[in-house]
Amino acid sequence: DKGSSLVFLTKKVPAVARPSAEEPWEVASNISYHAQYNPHFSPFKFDAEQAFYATARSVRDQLIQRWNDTCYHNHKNDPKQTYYLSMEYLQGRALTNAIGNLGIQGAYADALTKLGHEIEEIAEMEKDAALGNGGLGRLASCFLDSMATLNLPAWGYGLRYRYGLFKQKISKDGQEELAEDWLDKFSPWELVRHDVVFPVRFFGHVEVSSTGTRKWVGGEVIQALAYDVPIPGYKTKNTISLRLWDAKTRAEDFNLFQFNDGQYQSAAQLHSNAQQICAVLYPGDTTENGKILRLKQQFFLCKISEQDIIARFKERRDGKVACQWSEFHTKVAVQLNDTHPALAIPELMRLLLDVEELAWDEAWDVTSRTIAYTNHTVLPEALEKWSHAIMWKLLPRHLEIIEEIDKRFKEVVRRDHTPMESKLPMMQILDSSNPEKPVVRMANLCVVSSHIVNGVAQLHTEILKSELFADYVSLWPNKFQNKTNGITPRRWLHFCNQELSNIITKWLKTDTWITNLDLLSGLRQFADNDDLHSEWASAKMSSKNRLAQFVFKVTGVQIDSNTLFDIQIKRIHEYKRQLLNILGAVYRYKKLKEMSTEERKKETPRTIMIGGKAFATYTNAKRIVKLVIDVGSVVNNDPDTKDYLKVVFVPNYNVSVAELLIPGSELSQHISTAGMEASGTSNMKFALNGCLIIGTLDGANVEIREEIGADNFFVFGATADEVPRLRKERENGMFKPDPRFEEAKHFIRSGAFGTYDYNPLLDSLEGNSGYGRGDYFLVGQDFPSYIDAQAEVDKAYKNEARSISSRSLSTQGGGRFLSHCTGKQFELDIEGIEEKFVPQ
Ligand code: 4GP
Repeated sequence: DKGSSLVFLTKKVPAVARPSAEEPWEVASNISYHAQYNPHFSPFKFDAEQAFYATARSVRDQLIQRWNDTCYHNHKNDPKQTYYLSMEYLQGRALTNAIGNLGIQGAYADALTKLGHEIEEIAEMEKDAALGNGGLGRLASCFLDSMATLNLPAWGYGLRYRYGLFKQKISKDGQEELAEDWLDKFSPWELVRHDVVFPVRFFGHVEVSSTGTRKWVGGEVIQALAYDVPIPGYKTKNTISLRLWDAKTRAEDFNLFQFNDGQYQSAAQLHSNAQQICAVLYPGDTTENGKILRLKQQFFLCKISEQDIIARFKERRDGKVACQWSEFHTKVAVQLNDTHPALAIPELMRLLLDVEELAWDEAWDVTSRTIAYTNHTVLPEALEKWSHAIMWKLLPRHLEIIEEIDKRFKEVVRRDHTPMESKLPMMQILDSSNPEKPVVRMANLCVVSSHIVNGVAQLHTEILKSELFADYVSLWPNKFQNKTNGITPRRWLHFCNQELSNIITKWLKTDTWITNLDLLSGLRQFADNDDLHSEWASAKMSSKNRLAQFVFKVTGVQIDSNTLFDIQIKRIHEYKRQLLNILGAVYRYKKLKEMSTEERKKETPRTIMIGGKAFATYTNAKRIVKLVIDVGSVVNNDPDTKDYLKVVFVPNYNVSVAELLIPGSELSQHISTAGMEASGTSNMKFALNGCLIIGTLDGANVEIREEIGADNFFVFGATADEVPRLRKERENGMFKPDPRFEEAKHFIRSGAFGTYDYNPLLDSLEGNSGYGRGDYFLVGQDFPSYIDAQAEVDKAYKNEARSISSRSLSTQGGGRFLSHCTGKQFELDIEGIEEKFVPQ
């Protein structure tokens, strides 16, 4: 029973605590120690799951040491520190990343073998920490890795959701959402900080003293408790913190009298209110209760994070802060990840005004110099607006402060920028255009209050400057800056595609590209080298085989690694146009059906994989998922075509699924309506793994195309500046659909893929305008050029299948897409944030 019993294990490998173990036998001994003395499981087993938890705990020992040293070093040296405030972190799994960054893979692999397990099998046992929804959350996680690696004094703050982003179950009926269970057992990485607890108030009212000072009192008070997740840098000691807050109550909040009286619910009312706060990521907000809960979550994050930041600021000067608030922004930078943490602005003002008793101007100066804001989307529905009434109820003092900020902003415009006065209705923070239902515009609050506002790709920043925030640009031309997103090449190539990583290191004769992607341009000199191409092709084939096995395991569909692997993975959204992809697949299928057997043999066989989650209440997105599934079940089983086309919906897309899909990709689709995808980051990950791209000139695609070369980027579709005109023309009935587009839609309507009612989905692509009609995302407009671009892909793949995936890498630099680079840019812009090496 090797590897199956703890009793057996401890006889063989003595259980001894060795937190800084380096040798395999020491590591094994430390794992054995954690298995025995951190017993969460029966002593009669030591299966893969138990081995995972014990292994993770032993790695955490090492992280804690580094983390303590980093905290101590920063405490002593008091550098300026960046704080990243984000409602989302899509961390994924941590084990492989941690031992990889610490450079102890070898020791752990050997140690686990001694204990009867394989490291890969153990790593698979870890649940993804999916505390995020999409790009913005994954970007936050990439930044943490990069900031740690860059030796920056930085921390992330977020919420410890009990259930992360839902688990997606796929059946013939489409998507079903199940509660995600990353904390079902426990997270082996976090450190519960019983010493870091802060009270948070909700509701209540503002009390005005005889001297006119204002204080927020009454309401409901809930406690926040910190959980620290250590984030190690790559090949450096710097280990930063992701501090996740959870809500709890005190013993005195439990009404024992009521409980003994049988009133169980009211006795524990506050406890239950507290539990709701961190229960789920993005609770539904169609009801008033839902809206209040979301606003509570946002405030909870901002309030305690800032209180914690201020406590640290004071602590580092031994509690003496009198007259030093002017130094605050030289020690603290707060970066808002979109508008979700915008309440950090009025809360910092409140702390400075009401608690620290600063005058307005001084408090405003400190706040606006400290806070910077990143915009991640121009979609109108994602630009948060909070009802004045709800805010008044939940956060009365904050609403007062926001109103004062707004009033003063308008005064400044009227006084110093008189020509802009007519624009005030759009620029002001409070929007009372509907006097019955005034709202607070959070993006306006962020722009007015931050010293820097950034977009996440060149094109997106241009759009912010020329459209969304154009009016503000004339007030503050230097406030708006571009910071193109980036990714960490550790997780997204070095760890997830080890075979390719080794090839790159071998040819470049160094592994320093892992922290400096510019060095990849060194591969260009081997662009014609057949040996490189064949090593590359063989690495790609292993990744494709691994992916094919995974796809079979999760869907039961057998896919052939000799076909072109074509992948689109991202949240399901009409602007991302998975619908264009699947209509293209339908068209391809129809054409294949019409061909003779001989003609089909000349075609490039393809496997189309689509993965992503549709928000639970987004009906059209769910219909798209259902269509992909239905098309797949017909196409994959059609004896005429199944060797030439497969369509697979990959269920429950998350970070670890992406780590399998991306290395196995040969073509990836980034086909949003131009002007609508702020940046995209999976496009960077695919390009880094030697994958061709088909895409529109949108978001970071534009910069990626410059980087990997037009030959490797199959571009199609309308450009961002054409889109408004095309939409207008459509509204005026001037759009003439391409017959191929009509053919694809008719084929679906004819029932070729079953009896489900696809009319509402297809109707949204027709007509000139109107709710859910008028093809707002221009699928019909771009369809013909998309089909043509796909035909080019087929041709290129047929001609040079072997070298297709290596040709892109041998022409790329890629350095600008390191999340490092964005981190570096933040560092340069945030005056005073510097590299601080934690001594060994
Ligand atoms: C996403 C954008 O949609 C994506 O283009 C971008 O790459 C990513 O942020 C990171 O900047 N936005 C969101 C969101 O995730 O929730 O708005």
